[in-house]
Amino acid sequence: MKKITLFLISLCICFSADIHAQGKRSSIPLKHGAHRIGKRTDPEMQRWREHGLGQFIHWGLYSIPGGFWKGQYYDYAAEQIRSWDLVPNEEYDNLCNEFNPTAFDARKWARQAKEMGARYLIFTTKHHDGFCMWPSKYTDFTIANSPYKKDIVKQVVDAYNREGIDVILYFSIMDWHHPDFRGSINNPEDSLANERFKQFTRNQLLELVTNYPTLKGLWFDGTWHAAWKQEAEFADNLEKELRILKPDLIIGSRFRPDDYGKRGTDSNGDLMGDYEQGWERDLPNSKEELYGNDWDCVMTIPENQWGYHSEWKGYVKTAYDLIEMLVKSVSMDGNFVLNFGPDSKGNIRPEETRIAGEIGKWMKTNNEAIYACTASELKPQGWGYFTQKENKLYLTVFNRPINNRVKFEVPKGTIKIRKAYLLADKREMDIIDGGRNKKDDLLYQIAIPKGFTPDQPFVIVIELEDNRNDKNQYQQALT
Ligand code: H76
Repeated sequence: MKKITLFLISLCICFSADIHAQGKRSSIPLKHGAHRIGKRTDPEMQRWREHGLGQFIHWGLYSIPGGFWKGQYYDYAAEQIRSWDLVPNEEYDNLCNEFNPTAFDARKWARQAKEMGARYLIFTTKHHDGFCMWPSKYTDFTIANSPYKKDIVKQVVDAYNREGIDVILYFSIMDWHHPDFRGSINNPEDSLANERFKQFTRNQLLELVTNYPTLKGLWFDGTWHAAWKQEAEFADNLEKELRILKPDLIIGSRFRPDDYGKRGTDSNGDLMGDYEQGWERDLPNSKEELYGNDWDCVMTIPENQWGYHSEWKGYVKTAYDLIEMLVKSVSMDGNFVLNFGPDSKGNIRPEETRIAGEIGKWMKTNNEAIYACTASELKPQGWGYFTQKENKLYLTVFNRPINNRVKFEVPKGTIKIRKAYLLADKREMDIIDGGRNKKDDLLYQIAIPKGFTPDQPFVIVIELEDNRNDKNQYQQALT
């Protein structure tokens, strides 16, 4: 019962709207609130902002049961099976003695990610179950004590970096295995345990940043329990310490609570961290929901499975769905991160491989509309999404109009169009001047050549005459 409650609480809190709330500003004095208003403007953050597409990998002991315990189907996310009533903790923890991914080849994964077009990876070093995929000095519950023995985090970091892919390490503060972990503090003994646990957390994080110096950032999870929400000062100091070790480290909004235990955005409505981390299996509908922050969306292919679940139930997204989410994210200045859950032997499942291939095929032709692109000032239309880079506007068409005309409106006195062409084959396209509307916006239609019938969404490039938007993106980041 306790376990189920913990799980449900985590779900509710994790997905509650509270982490997006950033509407009204107030000015409550805070010691541990946001330390910066607005976006970071340094080159590392700019690099992150330009990635467009990322890959998430959830891999750990949970890939062995793969969503089944003694033949029973676990209906929730497979990586959380340890919290199921049916699963005795000790039996789960003994999976450490079985973890032996003989098919694991980090370079193969990295090549596949590169082919898909991913520019960064978020990799689980330790999920809520507490099992460490690196040989941490601070616990025995690590890969070093599995039959496999070798450092998985190192292999992943090295292989992805070799392919030019940046790595961000996922770390769960919540640790169901550690004897000192407390979800809440109810007596002096809990307090003492919690102090020890905080040191353990600090040690592990300093260890990760030191061991893997090429990492670009940390992606925190499992920070919604009552005990952590009281640790504003500790978390703030720890974040500072980590940034001393690596000044340009990228840390999302899911790490620190503020003085009042508020997460994500502080009690004044300001984002804590370098980017908004609240978009989990969820996309904003419009830029208004983003308050000008950097953000990324992390998405699963099936409904809600991050770690390997041998039987996906429910709707499984197609490459088409995911490409649309990717373009939509970039059209609102975000990155899109697609999750993979390899099996216990280290194989990426065939469904994921197929999808990675399809996305990669699309990216090969169209990545110009993704990498280093930003939102456009033009109003979205029903046919798809605008993205923009320097003097080019990209129109990615998902819903091809039946009259083969893609229309849009340009506010008077803003951009001037030089020409339009299909990104796929550079074929120039006719631009039909549609006059003006009531608000004096200029109306345009671009004619899609009749014989052009791609089986994937396609991109129209509009070259602009005047380089009004050719300020570099640092400039935009300053706004
Ligand atoms: C709830 C929750 C966790 N956050 C996602 C990124 C998965 O790791 C899931 O287990």
